[in-house]
Amino acid sequence: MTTRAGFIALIGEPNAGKSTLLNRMVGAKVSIVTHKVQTTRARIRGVAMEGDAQLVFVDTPGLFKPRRRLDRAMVAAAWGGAADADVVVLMVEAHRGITEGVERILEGLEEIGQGRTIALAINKIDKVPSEKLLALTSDLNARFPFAETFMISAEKGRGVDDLRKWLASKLPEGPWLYPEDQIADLPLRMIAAEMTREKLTLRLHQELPYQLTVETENWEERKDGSAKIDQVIYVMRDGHKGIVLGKRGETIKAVSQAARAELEEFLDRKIHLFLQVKVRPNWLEESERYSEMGLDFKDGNG
Ligand SMILES: Nc1nc2c(ncn2[C@@H]2O[C@H](COP(=O)(O)OP(=O)(O)OP(=O)(O)O)[C@@H](O)[C@H]2O)c(=O)[nH]1
Ligand SMILES: [Mg+2]
Repeated sequence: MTTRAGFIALIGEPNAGKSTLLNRMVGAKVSIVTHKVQTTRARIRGVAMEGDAQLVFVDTPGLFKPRRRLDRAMVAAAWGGAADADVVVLMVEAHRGITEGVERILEGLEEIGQGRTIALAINKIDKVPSEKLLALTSDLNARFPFAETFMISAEKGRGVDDLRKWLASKLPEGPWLYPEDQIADLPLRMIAAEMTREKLTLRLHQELPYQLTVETENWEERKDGSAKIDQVIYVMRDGHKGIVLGKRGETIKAVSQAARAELEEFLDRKIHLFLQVKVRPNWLEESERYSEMGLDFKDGNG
């Protein structure tokens, strides 16, 4: 049997649906998803099989104009993911079309495109009438020589099987990179921290989700088969701590319950989750925070 295996980077503007597509390809929620931009902060690998091919999808942070050190490290991680991949899939939102952000990404693709297969996936086709899709497809293909164009709905699953089959055929021949039953390549402690950050992002408003980070500090296996997980939420100001806790601790309690429920489902075991909020005004400038997130601190140098 000839096997194939390789890396497929999903890139695009924030909110394009990269993490949604990764999860659908893998068949499990490996990468967190919210309706807000800049949800994913680091590269997240998920593994899918298609016939004799093993597809290692690399979800990346959205590409945008970075302002802070964290933003720069995220954008560098995204381009790094694209540069290391066998195939790159650019995801563009059907209803937004060619934005300034998409134009900038196309320029970036010219630089890394040499000798690499780059496909276009127009996502969220459930949001627009099909006539519009043809115009967008030809506009985008006039601007960049995509190897193929797919029209998909990552959320509804439309067009995803065709995309996976095509991607499998583009991967180099070679042995599989992961055991057949592995779906993610991300430490469990990081997946657990991400789940909590997702619940925080969904509940907190304005800039607050962008000014906090979550780390798993301790993971204790218990004899009864359950696990006790301690996490720290780093925020930048006292006022933020109050908001994260909420009135009589209601917000943090709701976050903790939601994160625990999801973790229990993911791990299929009982979890005891303990969250603590710490004020750390300078966490955005601390290299340890970046390594915990899976980012390179130096990438953030201005
Ligand atoms: N209607 C519709 N919504 C979608 C589709 N795919 C994703 N979404 C929604 O778009 C939003 C963003 O999805 P994500 O998967 O988090 O997007 P992302 O590209 O990973 O975003 P960042 O991590 O911020 O870069 C979520 O609310 C998704 O539910 C789709 O095919 N149709
Ligand atoms: Mg994402």
